[in-house]
Order: sequence, then C-alpha cells, then structure tokens
Amino acid sequence: MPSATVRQLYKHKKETKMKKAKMYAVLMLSLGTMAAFGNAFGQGDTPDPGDTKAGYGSAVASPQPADAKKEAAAPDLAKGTVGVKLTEFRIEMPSSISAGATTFKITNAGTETHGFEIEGNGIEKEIKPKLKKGRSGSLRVDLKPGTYKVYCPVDGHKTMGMSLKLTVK
Ligand SMILES: [Cu+2]
Repeated sequence: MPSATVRQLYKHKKETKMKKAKMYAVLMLSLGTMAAFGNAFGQGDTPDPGDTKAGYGSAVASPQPADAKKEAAAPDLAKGTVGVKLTEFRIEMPSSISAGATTFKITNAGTETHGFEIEGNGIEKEIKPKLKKGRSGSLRVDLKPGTYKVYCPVDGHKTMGMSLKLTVK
C-alpha cells in the first residue's frame, strides 16, 4: 500500500476535524455574544410595574412563580368533574376523589387507542366507544364511598400499567 496516500488521507481527516473544531468555536463565541447582549437588554431599565421595591434580582425571577401559578390553576374543573389522561401505559388522575355524581373527563394523549373502565361497589362502567389517539370523552358515574379499580380495558394495557386503585370518600 502506498503510504503517501495513507498519510494524505490522514492529513485530510485531521484538517476536517480542525475545521469542525474552528466552526464550533465560532458558533460558541457568537452564542456567547448573543447571550451577553440578551442579558444586557434583559437587565436594562425596562420598568417592571408592581415590582419596584424588590429590584433586579426578583424582577428576573418573577416570571417563574407566575407561570407555576397559572399551571396549577389550569385544571379548573367543575365540582364532580375529574380529569383523566391516558398515555402508554399510564392513567393519570387523582387517586382519591369525593363521592357523588362524577364526570370523568378523559383524554387520550397517547398514540394507541385506550379505554377507561371503573369497577367496584356494584358498579362497572366504561367509556364507549374507546378513545382513539387524540380523542376525548366523558363518563358519568354515581360513586359511593369505597375503593374502585380503574383500568384500560384494551387487551394487555392493564398489566402494562394502565391500572390504579381509586379511593372515593
Ligand atoms: Cu390502553
């Protein structure tokens, strides 16, 4: 094998590597510059109404608690309504709810078709038809205090994790 070719190949490889490294450095530099500019703008004297006494530190931090508050308030469901989210392979909902007429608002946020069934204390009800991906529906059940089994009736999904114990108080 002619070693000159090998050497040349090696050299070429090395150059490519160096080019990449250089480009990366330039990219990082410009990102850094942008961040610096961003900071400069962000901390400028944009007036922040309602937060005058606290100063810069908390002005920067204030958007976070506001967002968290908004998120917590989002599931603003009427009394007797319980939100349920179905994914692979999980049922996301409270594990304890109050007795009475209950409407389960069920959303399939997964990719497969899922169902929702509640069983216990002489009750056995499921949402029909089952929910295809992206679909929502509701199931109304009058619940007495006690424990219920909640699960997805699609074959195999229960054992894969779509099952939980619901306490009704
Ligand atoms: Cu399922």
